[in-house]
Amino acid sequence: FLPSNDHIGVTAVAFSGGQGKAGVDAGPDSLIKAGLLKQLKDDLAYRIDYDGIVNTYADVIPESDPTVDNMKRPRACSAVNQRLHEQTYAHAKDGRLALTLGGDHSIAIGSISGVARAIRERLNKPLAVIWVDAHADINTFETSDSGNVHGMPVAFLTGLCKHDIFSWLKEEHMIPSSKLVYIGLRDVDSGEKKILRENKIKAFSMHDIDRHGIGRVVDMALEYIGDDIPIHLSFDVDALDPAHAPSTGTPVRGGLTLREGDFICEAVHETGRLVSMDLVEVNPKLLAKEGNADTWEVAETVRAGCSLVRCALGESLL
Ligand code: B3U
Ligand code: MN
Ligand code: MN
Repeated sequence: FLPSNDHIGVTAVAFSGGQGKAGVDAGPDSLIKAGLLKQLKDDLAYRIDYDGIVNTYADVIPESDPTVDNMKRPRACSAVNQRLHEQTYAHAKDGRLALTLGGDHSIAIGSISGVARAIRERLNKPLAVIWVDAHADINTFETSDSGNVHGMPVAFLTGLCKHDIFSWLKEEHMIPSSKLVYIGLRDVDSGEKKILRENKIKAFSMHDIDRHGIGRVVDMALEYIGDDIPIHLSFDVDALDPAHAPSTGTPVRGGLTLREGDFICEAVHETGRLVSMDLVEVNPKLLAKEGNADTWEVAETVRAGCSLVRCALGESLL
């Protein structure tokens, strides 16, 4: 049904304002320079709609952006996401798979809401979201300790958190919390645990993966969202173990192997219902050294990011 299975719309989002560490804005450029789009085109035979622009959204980022209600840089986060929303909306509306390269995870507010809006208009259905992450990113501005918006996107997207600064985000852009499922969690704040419990949100932690194995966990996650609904895959590279993705802002021990991450992506591809994907939190400036030569940490993280995207787009199919 959806989308066109050979056409990808790419949005490169050079944004780091959802958290405090510089460098994650260079993530999209590092993925593209490593050949990701060329691989999708030449090796996987996709048509790529990419305007060659790594979006900095400089024209909408305010000079002064003081904290509001414990949210750091809220106006920049809102303005960037509002623009990104229109970009992924346009891709999804025209039947392209919307691939968003981050940037920190706050950008999922825009990428997912844009696609969710298009899917509602086209199919009169909600969008399901598989959120692969060490973190739940479901703090509200009230529960957040850090004030970083990259720890809040799921709360905004499910309507659990609303704020005037994000007033462009409408009900019909949101996702039902019953069609959200997490994989890979291992660093969840106590306020977030309460939100997950109270809203009965489905989550498979690393503990569940150890117990059941990645195959069973992915089967259960896909069963949970059902087989009649389009899927967005939001992949935070910090879901992977720091051995495979060390160059990221908040690495947490005990994560997925690269093979397990790739497997999740392959299994989602196999459903034939992937309509959009984010790959976020690759920070090529962390554990880097001066000059041009990549450290193994940066090279490994970028390589992992490229692999995840290729697997979600069918690289492993025989
Ligand atoms: N839950 C914490 C930490 C965090 C969330 N996402 C990342 N780190 N990458 C917070 O800041 O809300
Ligand atoms: Mn995240
Ligand atoms: Mn994370």
